[in-house]
Amino acid sequence: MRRSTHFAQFGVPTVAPPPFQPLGRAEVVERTTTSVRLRCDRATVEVTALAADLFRVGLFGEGQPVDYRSHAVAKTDWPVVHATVDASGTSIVTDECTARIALEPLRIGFGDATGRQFAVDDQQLGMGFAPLGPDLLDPLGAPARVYKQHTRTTHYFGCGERTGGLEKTASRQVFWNVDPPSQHTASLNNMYTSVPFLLAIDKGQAWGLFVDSSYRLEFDLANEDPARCGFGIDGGPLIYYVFGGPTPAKVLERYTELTGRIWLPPRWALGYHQSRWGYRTADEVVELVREFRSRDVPLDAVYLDIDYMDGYRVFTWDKKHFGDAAALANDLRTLGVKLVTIVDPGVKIDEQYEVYTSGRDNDLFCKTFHGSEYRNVVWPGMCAFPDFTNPRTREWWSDNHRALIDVGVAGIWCDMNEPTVFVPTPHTLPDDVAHHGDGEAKLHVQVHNLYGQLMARAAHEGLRKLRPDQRPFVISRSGFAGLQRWALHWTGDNSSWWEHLWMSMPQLQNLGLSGYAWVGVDIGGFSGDATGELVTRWTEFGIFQPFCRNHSAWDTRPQEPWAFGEQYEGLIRSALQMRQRLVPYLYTLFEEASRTGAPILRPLLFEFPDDEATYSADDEFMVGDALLVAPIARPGTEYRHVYIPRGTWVHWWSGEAVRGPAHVLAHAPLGQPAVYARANTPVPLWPALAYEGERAADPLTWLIHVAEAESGELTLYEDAGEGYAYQQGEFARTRAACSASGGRIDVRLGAPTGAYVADRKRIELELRGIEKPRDVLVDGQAGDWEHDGARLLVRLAAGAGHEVVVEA
Ligand code: MIG
Repeated sequence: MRRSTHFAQFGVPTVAPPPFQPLGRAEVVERTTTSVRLRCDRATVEVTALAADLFRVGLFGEGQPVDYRSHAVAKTDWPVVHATVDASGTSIVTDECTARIALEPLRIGFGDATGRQFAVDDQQLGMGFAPLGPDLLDPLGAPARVYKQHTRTTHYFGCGERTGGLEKTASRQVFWNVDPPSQHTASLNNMYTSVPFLLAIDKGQAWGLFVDSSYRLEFDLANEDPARCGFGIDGGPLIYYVFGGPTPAKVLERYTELTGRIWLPPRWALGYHQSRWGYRTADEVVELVREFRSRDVPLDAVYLDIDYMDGYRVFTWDKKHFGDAAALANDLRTLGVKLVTIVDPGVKIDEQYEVYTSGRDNDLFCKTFHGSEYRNVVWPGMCAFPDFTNPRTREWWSDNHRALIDVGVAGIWCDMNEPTVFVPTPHTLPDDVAHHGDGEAKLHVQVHNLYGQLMARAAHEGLRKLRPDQRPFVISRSGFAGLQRWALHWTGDNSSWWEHLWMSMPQLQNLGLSGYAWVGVDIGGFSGDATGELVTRWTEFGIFQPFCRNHSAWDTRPQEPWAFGEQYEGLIRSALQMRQRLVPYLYTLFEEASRTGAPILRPLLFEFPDDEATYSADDEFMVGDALLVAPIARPGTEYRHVYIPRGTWVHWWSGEAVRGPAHVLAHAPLGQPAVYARANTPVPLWPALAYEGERAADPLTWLIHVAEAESGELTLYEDAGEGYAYQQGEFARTRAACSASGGRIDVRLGAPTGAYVADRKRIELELRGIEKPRDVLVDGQAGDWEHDGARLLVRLAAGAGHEVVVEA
């Protein structure tokens, strides 16, 4: 049933694909206050305004019901938006945007009150079907496409997980989850997870487009034809959403309202995580963690790869090497470290194994087209594969996590969930495997891209149910749009190459622009042998990833922080201590992401969409809006170009202020990654303490890089870091602001607002970049302060607001 490729690219197909048939004349058959339904060429088309800046378009071919149900979409109950549909049914006008519908032929486009137009159908091709031809009888219906006009001023980003650079203009993007060969190079297209979401920027104004289909998809972004973009699916109805923006933040906020946002993680999840395939015995794991403590390298979580299981049977423990898992979890708890275990979808076929027999007896596995159990080989040998589209399967899978949770496992790592099978070579389930799902049987080809997402969902729901007082921790390799509400995503089997350190930067930025705010790549690289310099540079970058984990394959050189000798160990320790200090800032960004969908690690263009120089800033990024990071991604290199966007930015180590926009050459020797702080913006930090596990630390430091420049501010978010009391108001927000001019610095620290009271007595204000002052007044009185070098430290009492005035 393998389908033809939508957009010609490589060579000429041997059989000419049937021509695309655009829709012809349409007639309005129904109008509501927010929608228009049209009928044309035996197809039904519906255009609906869901919010002032959000429209949905559905194309339903012959025999396809008008049905928008989707595993990607989190929100379906949109309140009726204020809109006007004109009498002819050719426009839907909301308070912010307009959908225009031409009837002869049917063409749809969007715009706003400023005259800006976006996502406008190509006049010649528009929307339609690519019929399969008389010799192909296909249960999926004809592939559908929509062609939009491309204007030369438009730039494309997003598209989820990719190997290439930040900008996607003139590219072709395939969405079909695979376990790609470990050499992730630019020649790869689709990878483990699929997010058919596009962020477009045209003359500084953003809009977005999301195609909601679990079939194989393709985007042609002005590749085949420089005047057009095409969005195609292999079958089923074509449903797409258009976001009016006009800022990237607003597009992302709406897109993540539609598909969901990350949940607030347990705070320990923001720490450093160590993994390796594989730590082979419980003793080895405890030894490893002790080593972290004795070397004073921060660590919050350790991972067990497939070797902890009994013959790779999921939800079991190997009796010989992990005989007392509860004792292991307990030892780690004493050391302040969480345990995360891998879970694969393949269930070993074994009559003595309850997970298998209960799944089989309850009819929860995928079937062949002819109705027998579908089987293939993965790590455990011959396996059956849970049909996660079935809610009963997900519940059963959730419950199975008890074997891990009951002994004290804190988090679940979902791997191989594209899904990947080994025979005849690594690939995925055949197209015609049957998913009986929730009553409506589907072929694998129809739900393929959802498999990993639904597995992660089952893990997430299992943690919620089995451990209701704690926040879930789930990491998943595969997913679809909306995965962010069930799991964080890591990018799979990268390699210990400098090129992959570089690639991680655009990769994570595009994931962030695609709704995945909580992401990370394996620090140090998974495959191949790393070097001390590579792991050090990668850690200097990795501490700014939302998910900060070092992981490597069994057949590679170990890459724990001390694996390369004392010199590198010291540098890696310092970097990880910096990560530890940044936790209050990062936690604030996680809370923002959970509320607005804003990426934590974000491209410069997210903040400066009108500055086209940011579109090619692939290998630098922002963390929140206060930090700019430009990692070194070449060996033996200490200098690199950094683009500094507008505003004043202060080099973290030298204190030198740079006024952007500017191109600068940063000096970044090992141990001093090129980090710039937004001038006068207070950044909340924990103290650099010997690390004994995650906790709210005393004192809290507000670090400000002071410069004669625009003023800055930031609002810290804090709560208990675990549990759900924050949903009852047990959180606190503290606003801090700083201005500096004419030799006078004013810092205002608000009193914390909200019911959460941090267990802390002291606050420190650390101002960098100033001479010894004449006077420091705290709330009008002489303050408690000291000065050395270019650094002023002011000691304050916690719990109240303060006004600090520094006079030069
Ligand atoms: O076939 O569990 O991406 O992180 O260490 C390889 C072993 C299976 C792939 C994951 C990797 C993990 C490895 N897994």
